[in-house]
Amino acid sequence: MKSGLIITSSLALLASLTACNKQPEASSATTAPASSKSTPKSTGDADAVVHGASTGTITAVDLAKGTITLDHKKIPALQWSAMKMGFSANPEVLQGFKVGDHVSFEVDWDGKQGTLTKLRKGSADCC
Ligand SMILES: [Cu+2]
Repeated sequence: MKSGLIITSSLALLASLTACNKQPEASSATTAPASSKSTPKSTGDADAVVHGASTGTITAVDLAKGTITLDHKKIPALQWSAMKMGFSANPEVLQGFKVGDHVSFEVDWDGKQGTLTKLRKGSADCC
């Protein structure tokens, strides 16, 4: 039953890529090159966490669940173009933030899920 395992992990990888590229359109942001293909950085199921930083606008935040949705700009370290996507975060990190805030943030991406490690109001290159 090894093939079952392989298929499962491939699907997981696919799902994570899809999640990240879900909404590549940008409402008002810069024209991002649609061709920038995000290649998976991790080599497997090791805990290869990639750290990235960028700026964006909060479009949803849920302190109780510890989730936040950002319309974020490019994240070069992760080879991501601008997009809108959800992250998880410690509720303490989200405290005091609301929809519409322009923020700069740092994120740890484990290949499946992005976790915000830092969130700050204001961003030099935004708005
Ligand atoms: Cu993203």
